[in-house]
Amino acid sequence: MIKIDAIHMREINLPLAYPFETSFGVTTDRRVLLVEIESEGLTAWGECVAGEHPYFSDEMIDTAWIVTETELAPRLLEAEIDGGGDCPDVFRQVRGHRMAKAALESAVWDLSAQRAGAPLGKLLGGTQTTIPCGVSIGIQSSPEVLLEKVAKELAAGYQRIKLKCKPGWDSEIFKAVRRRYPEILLSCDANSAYRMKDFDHIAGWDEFGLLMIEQPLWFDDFYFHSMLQKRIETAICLDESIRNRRDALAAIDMGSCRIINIKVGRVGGFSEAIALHNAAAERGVPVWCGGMLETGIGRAHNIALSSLPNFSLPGDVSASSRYWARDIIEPEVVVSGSGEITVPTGVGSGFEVDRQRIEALTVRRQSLRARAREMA
Ligand code: OSB
Ligand code: MG
Repeated sequence: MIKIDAIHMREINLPLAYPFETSFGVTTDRRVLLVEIESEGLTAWGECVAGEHPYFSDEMIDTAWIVTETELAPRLLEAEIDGGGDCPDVFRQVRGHRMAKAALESAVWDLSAQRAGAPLGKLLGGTQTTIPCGVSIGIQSSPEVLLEKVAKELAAGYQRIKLKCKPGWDSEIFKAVRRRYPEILLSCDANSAYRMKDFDHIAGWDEFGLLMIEQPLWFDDFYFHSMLQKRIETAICLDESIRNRRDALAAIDMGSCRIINIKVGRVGGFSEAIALHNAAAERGVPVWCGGMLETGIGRAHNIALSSLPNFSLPGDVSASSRYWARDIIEPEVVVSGSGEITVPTGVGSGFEVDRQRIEALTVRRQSLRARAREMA
């Protein structure tokens, strides 16, 4: 049994090294909810990937904060758990709020790995020693600026380039990048920017040989994606629509996608992410690990998850320096010249949290403690 003594919540504020623009908006500064679990002398961290606004999903940092403080953390402090796998049951009464749940569950898995003296990746079922990395490149001020960014990331070794797109920033951009780089793994992510009237337009992208088109239609849709998938040769990859393993089964069965992006926060924690990964593997559907502009804490957890065997396509997990002037973990996440991250073999996440730096960035905090337990 794991005895949790306290759960500390904090919000840190830190600017992105480069603004990140998607079809739903621009992010320049991050407000990040971190949770820290104190248990019998050990400390484990989790990061909530909810954004500053409810634009990617219906969660945002402020909803995650209140749900963690008033519902999730109190339940976890009272619960009798043996590991992260017990968290979904502890949180089951609370509907939705998956990013908030995932942050706490991640911290519990991290704690279990520390208790076992094992690397987190191993505990999750990871088998890969390195993970292939790609980058997600935001919408830029001009095609020329974009081409420079692509050149820089390819020179750094990244194995796949994903272009954020939206109406007006799509075909011409794909054409320009393909003209210069006919052979690279290239994909795009629309974050739900298109509708049924755009089907012919999207079908026109088949000529660019994209590896996949990520979430072209509504954020909560399977059915119209299945119609679109029948009309195009390029594989659709779902991100926003997939909330859990059952969604993945429905999407695969309906032919809504041929590839799935797994984000721990979006699916509510490592337990669900592993279940989804396994279900996709059994059906021959490749998955890859998405990113949510994480700090090092969430990034380290993404690396551990990406070591599972069916994470066979390059993910959006890339070097710390692409996001932060200075990260909040040590060492920072680095990517090799061949576009790979080495999965840490040390205990826990394999990274040290820079507590001093986190303190300096903290703007809000709250601690919840376990009620004194009765002596057995
Ligand atoms: O759709 O994958 C997405 C960032 C924020 C919200 C949604 C998405 C993204 C990214 C960036 O694509 C991935 C990353 O580099 O962390
Ligand atoms: Mg996406």
